[in-house]
Amino acid sequence: MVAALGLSGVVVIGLGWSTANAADNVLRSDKAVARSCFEKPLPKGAAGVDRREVTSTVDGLVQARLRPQGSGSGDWDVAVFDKATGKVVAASAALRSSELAESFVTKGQELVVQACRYTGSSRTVVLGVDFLAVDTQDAATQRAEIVRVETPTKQHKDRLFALGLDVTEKADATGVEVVLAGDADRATLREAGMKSTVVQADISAKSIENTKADREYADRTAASALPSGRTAYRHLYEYNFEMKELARANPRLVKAFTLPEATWEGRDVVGVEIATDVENTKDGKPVDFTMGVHHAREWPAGEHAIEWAHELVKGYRAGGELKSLVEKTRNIVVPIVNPDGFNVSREAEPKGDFSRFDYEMKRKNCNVNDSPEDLRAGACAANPAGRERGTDPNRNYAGFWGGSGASTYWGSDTFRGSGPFSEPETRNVRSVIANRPVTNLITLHTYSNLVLRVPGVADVRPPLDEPAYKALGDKMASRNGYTSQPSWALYDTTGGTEDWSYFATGGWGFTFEVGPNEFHPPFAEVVAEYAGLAPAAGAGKGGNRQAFIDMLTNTADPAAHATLVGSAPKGYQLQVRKAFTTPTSPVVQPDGSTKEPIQWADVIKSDLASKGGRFSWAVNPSTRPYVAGRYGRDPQGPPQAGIALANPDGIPAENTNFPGDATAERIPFHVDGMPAVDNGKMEVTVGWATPETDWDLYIFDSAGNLVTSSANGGTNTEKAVLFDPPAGDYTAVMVNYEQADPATPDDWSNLNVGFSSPLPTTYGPKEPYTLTCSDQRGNIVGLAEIYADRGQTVDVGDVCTRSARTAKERGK
Ligand code: 0X9
Ligand code: ZN
Repeated sequence: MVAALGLSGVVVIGLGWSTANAADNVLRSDKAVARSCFEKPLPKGAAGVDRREVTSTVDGLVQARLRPQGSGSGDWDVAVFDKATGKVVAASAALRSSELAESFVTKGQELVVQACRYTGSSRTVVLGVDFLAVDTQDAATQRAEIVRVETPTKQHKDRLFALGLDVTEKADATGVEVVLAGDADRATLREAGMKSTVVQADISAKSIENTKADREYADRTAASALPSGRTAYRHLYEYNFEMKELARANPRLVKAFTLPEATWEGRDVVGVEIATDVENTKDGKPVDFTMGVHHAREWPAGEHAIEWAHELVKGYRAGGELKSLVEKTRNIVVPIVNPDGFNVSREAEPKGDFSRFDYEMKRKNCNVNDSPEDLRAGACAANPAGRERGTDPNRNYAGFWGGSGASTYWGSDTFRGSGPFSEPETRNVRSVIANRPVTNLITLHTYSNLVLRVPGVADVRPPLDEPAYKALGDKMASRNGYTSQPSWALYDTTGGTEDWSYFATGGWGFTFEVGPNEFHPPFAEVVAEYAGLAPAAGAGKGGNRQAFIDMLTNTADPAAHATLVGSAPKGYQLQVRKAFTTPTSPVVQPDGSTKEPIQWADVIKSDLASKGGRFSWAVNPSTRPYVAGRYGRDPQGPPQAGIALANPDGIPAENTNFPGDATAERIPFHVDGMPAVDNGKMEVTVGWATPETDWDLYIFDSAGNLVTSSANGGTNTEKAVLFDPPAGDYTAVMVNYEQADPATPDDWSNLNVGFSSPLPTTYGPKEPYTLTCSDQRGNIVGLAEIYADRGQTVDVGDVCTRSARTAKERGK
């Protein structure tokens, strides 16, 4: 039973697993035909197909599932068509016979369910069809919008994040764009007293407009500038079908694969690997890993990932630069990391009512286990509790998990999950990175035109690799026209993909926030961002296409990772492995207190199958960046002496509306620079008598830019911090926010500007890999500890035979 917002609670079974006649549920075909199941309804009796007709008993959802019968191997797909029009309603085309086709239907709609045997030996497959009623009765009140919330200080940002609203990545020094799903969110923001302005008044209306624009674009465009020529957003089933077709058409070059874990709703997650002699995954080449759609509504992320796969195949076939890059590397592309969430968002799009927002703007996955008990039942797409259920996959990685910028609350759009890697979606990504030499990784998101690198949290400090890391990010940003910066520069986040992958493995990792201002803009914008066409910021610079090529160029460059060379007999297996624990953040509790960090245990490995003779094997540096050290700089002089700023006469009127209302006191001061002083950090502090009075502090540079601020409530001090303050004239602005007793004003005092030296670079211990060599029977015949730094080539010699002899001699 389902009892939830937006759902009637009635689940009507059609051709369900348990109710229907068993024979009815078994579909059969004596022949496999590799073709699209969803393109059109095939005639009764056509080769490779079986079908059933059903009538929807609900206004709501249809779910058609396939399961293999017995232990049969093979690949069956499924599609549901509207009987009257022959139009596809839902489909599923993963690589095995575990399929879930799900979309929206109306009561009385006559449907044809078609199962297609694509490949393999299984003549039969088991079909289940369910109908789930969905109630959209409170539709009218729920206008969804995007607003820009004024957050002139970090405290404002923290206050905003504590509200649990759907905060976007569009943020700058003084504001953050936030999605308000409906009246409840509007009330939350209003009651918190935060100022905001409307950016997008009606997301549903905009979405309907976009859909119309997309139809027109597709109608007038024969083929886009994308490698595939696509002119419209793909459905989940199109992604999966395209990947297996790419593999079928290019058997030596492309391999489609299913990631180890099915999602919460039981969907297979599909990726492709592209390399010469693609089946030989243990050939020692460096791996470039491109992913999309951790976040359900960020459709362009999936489009760019799959287009990159097409690009590689086309580029390889065409010869030239991409061919030689593909020859030197292996490429893994997982366009849709979160298929459950994506399917909800993507299938809701044509509905054109309230549910458009709540479904179409879903961000998280479909884990219901952390939701309150009465909200745990019901299909994800039936949307009990709206978009609220689920874990944010990009807060669930172990890297600094549990700290700031992630929520402990099940319903928050940044809910971190019950523990590091609690989700199948993140464990799937982990399995690729932990078992393959992924030297380079891009995780695609939307929106804000950003190329983001680690760390997600300011306190972590930049890694030792910062100069090279920044240079690579800047290079890619020169192609797509985005801003290249560390993630924390916007706001702290913890549990993000590359904060785990980079700090654990040393493989470069970047988050791209594709596009200027929408989660899934009109499709023409996807094309422009990819190909570098107007109006994209990367117009004329190569766009994301060229940024991806830069990343692949870096993957192929031995200077950017580490290399082991040596020799081993044919058929012997080499492995490098390291096992270590890394602490998460101190784990934030719902009440704001923290508990001890979790010691997260990782095992990272990489395999090489020897072809005999010399080998060259790309690996990541052996030392985890987490322990390797932090990038800083040595002081080039003393810090500037502190400055005490005098309080001007009088006291400004109360002002709760700064900077809208300019009423304040302004005190100028000067920051010196080299060669006289070297300031690594500037701290401006001020105090007053009682915490019931509230003064706020803002620091502006000579051009009038707000460079730092401090605006707490409930304290009698403020402290504003700026790293590496440029020399020049500044102004401290004191705003009288509130007086405890206006009759006897509590004026501020002790306004001081303090300076300290930069923090120098630090170096931690070196960590080795354990290198083993096993013979054809799997016996370990060689063992060594190997240290390898970035850019280094380490000769491990004759690791198998040499150590085997040693082992034998020892045995005597
Ligand atoms: O918040 C996120 O997960 C990403 N932005 S989005 O709007 N697409 O949701 C940005 C994450 C950046 N931080 C790290 N990668 N650490
Ligand atoms: Zn995202």
